[in-house]
Amino acid sequence: MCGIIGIVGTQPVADRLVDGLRRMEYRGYDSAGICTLHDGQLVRRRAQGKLANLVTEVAANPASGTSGIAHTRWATHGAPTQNNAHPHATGEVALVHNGIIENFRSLRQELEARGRVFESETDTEVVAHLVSEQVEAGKSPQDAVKAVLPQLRGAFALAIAFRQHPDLLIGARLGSPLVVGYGEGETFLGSDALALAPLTQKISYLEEGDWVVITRDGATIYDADNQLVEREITISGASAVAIEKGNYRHFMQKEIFEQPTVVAQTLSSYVRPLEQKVALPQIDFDISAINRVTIVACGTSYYAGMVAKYWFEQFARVPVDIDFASEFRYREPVLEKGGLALFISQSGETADTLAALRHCKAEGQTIAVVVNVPTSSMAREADLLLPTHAGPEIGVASTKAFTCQLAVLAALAAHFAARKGRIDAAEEAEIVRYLLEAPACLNGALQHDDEIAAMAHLIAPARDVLYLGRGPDFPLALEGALKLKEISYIHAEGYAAGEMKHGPIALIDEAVPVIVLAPSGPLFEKTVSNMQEVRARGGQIVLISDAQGLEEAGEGCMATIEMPKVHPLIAPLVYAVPVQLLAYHTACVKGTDVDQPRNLAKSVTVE
Ligand code: HGA
Repeated sequence: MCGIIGIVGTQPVADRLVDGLRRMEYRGYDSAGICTLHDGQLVRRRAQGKLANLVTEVAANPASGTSGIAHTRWATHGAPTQNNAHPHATGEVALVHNGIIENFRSLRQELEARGRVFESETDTEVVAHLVSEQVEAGKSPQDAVKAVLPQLRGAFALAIAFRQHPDLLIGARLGSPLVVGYGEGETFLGSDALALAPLTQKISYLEEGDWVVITRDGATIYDADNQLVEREITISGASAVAIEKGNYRHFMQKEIFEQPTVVAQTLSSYVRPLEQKVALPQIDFDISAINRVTIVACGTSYYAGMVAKYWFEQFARVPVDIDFASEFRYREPVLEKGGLALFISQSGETADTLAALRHCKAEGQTIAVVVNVPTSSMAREADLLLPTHAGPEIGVASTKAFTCQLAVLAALAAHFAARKGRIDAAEEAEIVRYLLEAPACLNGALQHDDEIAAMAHLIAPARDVLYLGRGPDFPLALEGALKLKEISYIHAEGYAAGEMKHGPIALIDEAVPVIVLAPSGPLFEKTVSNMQEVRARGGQIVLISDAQGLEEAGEGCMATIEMPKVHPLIAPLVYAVPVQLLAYHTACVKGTDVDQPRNLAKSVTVE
């Protein structure tokens, strides 16, 4: 998703702006641009496509100046062309924007009626014109911004440069993240601390409605009521070292292989092996009084939440509702008093999920979040922060964040169960033992990489692929299908194995590979029956199971993948590996852009 960076500095900024954008490349984008302030001019360079195109443009037409703003754009309004790329500029101001100005149509009509001429199809450009109008009428940058912000509806993080004021930039945030960084005689704006890490570790997180004036001497921050406010300066732990792929071909591959380590790292915060207990961070509310859990998330995090629903209901006997964040607020959900609302997001900034969190907070729910960025908006607004320790995830298709989310959610479900008296000490110890086995089992699953790479050649020619699973492996079928769609662009569907016969079985023919996730265990026989129904109609099966499952049902399959024998509790973590690897290798066979697949963005900060 869009990345923003702004520098008021003492050295030429163009290269540093581009470097900052490079650190945000992993978010996914389709055009990029910079604007520096030099000699009373707004010097703008923009390019469609990858950052390399912007680098070429800047090399051919250098942009001097010691202050400037920069942006990677993931288009929401208007095609990803050079014209629609940010910064957007008028005579007096240039600005970059992350978010959506929802009332841009009416604002644009009014501006056009006043004679303003637009050069792009974006929602963003209205803000440039509105601020410019104020400046042209003689207002200071501060007064211009103060007059415009209340006119904007929707979500925004903005960085604004003023032609006649090369020594300052103004930033503002509502709904989209923005941080201020403090350097030596230089001050910065950025979408997150990671983007600013090579420039400074000293960071203030702007709060909702804040706007800020940055100069070389520091920052002056105002809240939504234009009152001067102080925002704490924290020392960010984000590493300045560029994250490298090492010996791996793609970040996604590296992240798949990191899973045993990062799941172990995550579990070390949630279980006490010697006492054989689950251990959560300090909780300031009575967990045993929680009578309902509402889980809200998007994409892969949503599937982690679906798995967690099985665990919460099975172990703690607490009823669980789960919803896509983008649907949740708009269906007028009934939230009973005493409920826990649980939000899952890798970035902790996902706009739909954050909006749902705020809705639940206003409705008096206790808020818990599972996030990979402990300084994110969701983390800061939660009553209970449950961080995953996956480390930065660069591949747009989430892998290690998913298995770490599952590890945290399993521990949380067990903790609930223990506090509610649904499991005794021996059962809790057993759950802890299974969880601690997960990293080794993930390692076992990764040993099948070569086999799966070979198998990908069978999947790559397919136009459609089906994934089947039952119980907690049903969300894994959905996740497998999502991974394949995201990075190989093959149409795929996940289905509850038993649901096939109620419709989708009509799709089966020899050209549709069907991937069946069926660890041996209580649900195995039923899943295998559904698999036989598919096979009887010519379906080509890839069965993913353990040695016992393959022995019983592997005959006649197009291919099989053997997983270690694991307890059903940790099966969703372990079975995530083969579906990730299958999607990864299929995408490699197809030659797609694995780490930055077309049209996708990471950290989706627009609704
Ligand atoms: N709406 C703006 C910015 C989009 C955005 O924030 N993407 O992450 C545009 O379409 O240019």
